[in-house]
Amino acid sequence: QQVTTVPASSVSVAPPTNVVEAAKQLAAWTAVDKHVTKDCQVIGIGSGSTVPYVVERIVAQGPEVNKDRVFIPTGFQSKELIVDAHLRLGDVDQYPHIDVTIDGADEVDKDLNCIKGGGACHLREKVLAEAADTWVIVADYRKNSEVLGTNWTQGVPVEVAPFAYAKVLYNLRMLGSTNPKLRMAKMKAGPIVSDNGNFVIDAPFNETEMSDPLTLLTRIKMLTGVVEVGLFCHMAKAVYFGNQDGSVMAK
Ligand code: ABF
Repeated sequence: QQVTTVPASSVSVAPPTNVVEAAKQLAAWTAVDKHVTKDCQVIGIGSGSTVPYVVERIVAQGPEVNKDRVFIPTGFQSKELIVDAHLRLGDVDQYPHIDVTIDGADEVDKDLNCIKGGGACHLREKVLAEAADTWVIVADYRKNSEVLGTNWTQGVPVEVAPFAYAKVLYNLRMLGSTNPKLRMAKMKAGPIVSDNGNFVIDAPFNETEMSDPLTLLTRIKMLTGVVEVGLFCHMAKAVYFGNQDGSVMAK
């Protein structure tokens, strides 16, 4: 379904510098215009490079609309975004019921299942997705696939308790993952550590397994030591992809 181009806003904190950035902004603005209505009071803010455009468009709704709202972040980056935009910061402890959460994704399939966790925030992202009445994804055209794993080839992100990582790596191999790897920090300084103090494994699976993400998610989640899996199945109410030609596709 093609959606018309969003009109330019007078508020733009960081104008997009290339086609991909422009596509992210279009997707984000369209999602905000459609789903962040005046009656939304508790709003979840996701992670990644598309989400700043979500915050930008929410800020453009004006201080009158935003003054009574509270914004719940999915991690350190989105917390900074909320604070920098002078929006009111809240926590899911205080607000376990969210009106709408908008987040990015690494890949989205034809049934709106997603791979998330490229930024190692997928535990909090899934909590805020589940807590929300409406969970919406914004992405550029590169994230749109028929089957997960087509464009995002580094594998399914799996957050694990640090002491169990070697056992989970072994379990993932037994489940059929081809060469699962502990995600390392830049310069291989050590494993990356999530906002929750855990490690992340990237576990690639073949096309047959990726074409039934709910079964794969269930199998991985059953492994003791796994905290959360970056497969989000049947959760998205809508997905908006910004296209290269300045249009937005809604899935
Ligand atoms: C988060 O940010 C993640 O779950 C996903 O890994 C990533 C998407 O980022 P971007 O918008 O930069 O592609 O939403």
